[in-house]
Amino acid sequence: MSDRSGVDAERLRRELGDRWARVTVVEESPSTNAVLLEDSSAPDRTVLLAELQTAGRGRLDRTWTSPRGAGLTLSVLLRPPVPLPVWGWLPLLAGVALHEAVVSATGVPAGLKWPNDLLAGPELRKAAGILAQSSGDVAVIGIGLNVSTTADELPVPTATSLALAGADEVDRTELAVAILRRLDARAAQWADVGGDAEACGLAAAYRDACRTLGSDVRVTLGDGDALEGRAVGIDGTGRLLVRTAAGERTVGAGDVEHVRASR
Ligand code: BT5
Repeated sequence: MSDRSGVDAERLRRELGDRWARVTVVEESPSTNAVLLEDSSAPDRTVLLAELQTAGRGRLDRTWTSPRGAGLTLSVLLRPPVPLPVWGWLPLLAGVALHEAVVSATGVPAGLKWPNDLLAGPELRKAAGILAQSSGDVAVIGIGLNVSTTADELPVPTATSLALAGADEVDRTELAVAILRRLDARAAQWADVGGDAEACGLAAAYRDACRTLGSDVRVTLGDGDALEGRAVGIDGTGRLLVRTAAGERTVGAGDVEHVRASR
C-alpha cells in the first residue's frame, strides 16, 4: 500500500506560488464543496483539501466515500469572469485538467466519461468524479480521486484507484500541485477568451480525452427517462449531443453508460 502520510500543506502552497489565493489542508471536513459554497467572502482561487471527508457528495445527492489519506478530496472556488451560459464548461474543464495531471504524473491509461468521470486502468473504471456547483458569481468544483485505495476499500465494483491501475507510488502532494496548476492554466486560458471553449483549445482537449464521443451510449436522464444512441459531439455550452433513432438529442445532465466503446 502507498504511503498515506498527510498532504504537505506548506509544500503545496510553496509550489503553487501566488496563483492560488488561499490553500487550506484539513484533517477532516464535511463536504469540501459545501464548506466553500457557504464561505461567501472566499476569494477567487480558494482551495480546501480534506484528508477525510465525512459527508462527501456526488451529483444528484449521491455520496462520495474515500478512506482517510487514500485519495485526494479537494474543492476549488472560482469566480469565473465569463457569461453564465458557458459555465457548463467548468466541470469539463476540471476533467481535462485532472486527466492531464494524472496522465503526466502517473502514465496510467486514462480517459474521461462525459461529463467528467476520470476512467483509468486497462478496463477504464472510475478513478475520480467531479462535482461542480454554483451560487451567484461563485463556482465550486470538487474533485474526488482514488489514489492508493485498495480493491477492498472501493465503495463500488465499477471503481478503481491509481494504485490498482498501475501507479502504486504516487506522491499526493505532487499530484495535488499538478492538478491545481493545470486547473489554473486551463481556467485562465478559458477566461481570457470570454469562455469560448473552442477558441482556447479546451473543447479540442476535451474531445481528445473523452471516451464517450463516438461510443454507443445509454443515458439516464434526471427524470429517470433514458435514451440510447451514438454520442456524436459536445455543444458550445458543454452538453452532449446524442444521435438516436428519433433524431439528435442534447443532454445537459445525465448518467452515461458506454454500451459499446469507440476505442
Ligand atoms: C461524482 O458524482 O462522481 C462526483 C464526486 C465528487 C466528489 C468530490 S470530493 C471533494 C468534493 N466535495 C464533495 O462533497 N464532493 C466533491 P456521481 O457521478 O454522482 O458519482 C457518485 C457515485 O460514485 C456514488 O453513487 C457511488 O456509486 C460512486 N462512488 C462513491 N465514492 C466513490 C469512489 N471513491 N470512487 C468511485 N466511485 C465512487
